[in-house]
Amino acid sequence: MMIKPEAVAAGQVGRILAMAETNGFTIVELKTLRMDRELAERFYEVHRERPFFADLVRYMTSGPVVGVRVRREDAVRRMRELVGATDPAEAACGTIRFLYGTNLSQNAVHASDSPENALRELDLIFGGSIEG
Ligand code: 3AN
Repeated sequence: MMIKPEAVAAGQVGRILAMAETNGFTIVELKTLRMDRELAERFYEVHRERPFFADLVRYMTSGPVVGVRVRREDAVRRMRELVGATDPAEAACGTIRFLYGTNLSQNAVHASDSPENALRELDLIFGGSIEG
């Protein structure tokens, strides 16, 4: 998971991490960083051809983000459930995006959409894997 710039700026990091812990995720590693353009472009590689790509990269590099490595069985599916729909206006009540998202672009957090992408994204943000 990654906590996006507007949620970091709004001081919602602690509340979002608490929601992850309350819902059974173990926080394994945390990193606050300011993504540069190259990293943001690689992170969102799959969206390169989409019309919103340039805005997405500009937004993701606009301020610090927090990378969050979590552990839980079936973590990818369960985290996406907890995060809610991409558009906060459509996110189920009680999800992270329902509570903290602003709009379709500024939707508080990113959550990996497959185990393969989770590994790729974790490697981009944290570099390598950790034991345990
Ligand atoms: P999710 O983050 O729910 O997996 P994706 O992967 O479809 O959603 O989109 C990646 C990010 O791109 C979203 N978190 C959102 O910030 C942005 N995004 C997706 N669709 C749009 C759109 N139509 N207009 C603007 N931004 C979008």
